Amino acid sequence: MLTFHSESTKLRRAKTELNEGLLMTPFECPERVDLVLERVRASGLGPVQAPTRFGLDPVLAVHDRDYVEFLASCWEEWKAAGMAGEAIPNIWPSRSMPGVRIPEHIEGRLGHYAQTGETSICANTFEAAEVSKDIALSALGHTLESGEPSFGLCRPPGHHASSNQFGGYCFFNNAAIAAEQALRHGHSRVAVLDIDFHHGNGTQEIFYARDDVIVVSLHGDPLHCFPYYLGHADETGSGRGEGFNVNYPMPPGTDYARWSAALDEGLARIRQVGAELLVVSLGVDTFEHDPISSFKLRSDDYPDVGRRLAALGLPTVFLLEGGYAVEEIGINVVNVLSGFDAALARVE
Ligand code: FKS
Ligand code: ZN
Repeated sequence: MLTFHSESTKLRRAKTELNEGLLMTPFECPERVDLVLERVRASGLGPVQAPTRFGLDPVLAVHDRDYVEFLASCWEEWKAAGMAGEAIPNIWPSRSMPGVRIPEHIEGRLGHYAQTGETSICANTFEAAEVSKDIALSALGHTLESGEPSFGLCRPPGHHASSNQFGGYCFFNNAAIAAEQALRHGHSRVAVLDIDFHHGNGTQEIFYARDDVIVVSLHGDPLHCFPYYLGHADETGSGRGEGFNVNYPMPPGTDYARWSAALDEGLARIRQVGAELLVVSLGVDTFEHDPISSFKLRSDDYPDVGRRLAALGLPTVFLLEGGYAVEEIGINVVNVLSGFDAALARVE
């Protein structure tokens, strides 16, 4: 399998993440990329290739222009306003203020475009987000041309980013951008399967009213887990999108037996609706030792995840989302990918 990677994803090196009441060094750090890459190389998964540039048009196909413009200028504006640290949102319009205007001051605009408060914007955040979506689009391009699977070593991740808000370490929704691009290249139905521990609320929002992209997500129950407010089983899509959003919330402590049963149901639904291409939001924070999550998948379970995905028989693009238990992140990601490849090889 071909991997798409760029050193430029590491241009974003935020110093702060607000977690548990403390400003910590972010879990979503550039070293994650090195760990995955090392393992891709050591395992002989296949060649590693640089992404090509796609510009902002595919981004504007899923994100609002004013949101993209905000991301492009936020850090410069923040510095120009004389702020001492990174751009950390700390004020939002609340439910008691319906229909408010977007302020001009960067502090107010930052809150307007933020879902959450843990993720700071710092130097090169926009640049890294651009490279990340170029990696996703390059991986998609390769799969569209060749029918072969590909892996986009995306960073920052994307699945929490909605049409007009960042949060949960995400700025551009790489999976949504890739899915939309696949439709524009002639596919009539695409599936996004999100197996990150956290609910892909951004991807859900972007495609909620549509039936050309089915979004299936397995995740920690939002009653107990970030991002908390979306991801319930009764969120099934709206209008013509009814039935094309499928959530499998599962309790903290979920093990592979329960998780893989949900995966099989999700895959059956993807098969049933006749999706022509599969985009996998691949997070490995379902791992038993992940520092911020609470599922109990083991390193040995991940090859079987790959095998089950391969059984769908669809052209498949894997895009990295979360996964934080440093050493094992590379092992677990590559276990999924090589399990997928091994299953394909047996079919051929
Ligand atoms: C835990 C608080 C959770 C934020 C978690 C963000 C998760 C991000 C992710 C992504 F794939 F986007 F990177 N804090 N006490 O893993 O879903
Ligand atoms: Zn996650």
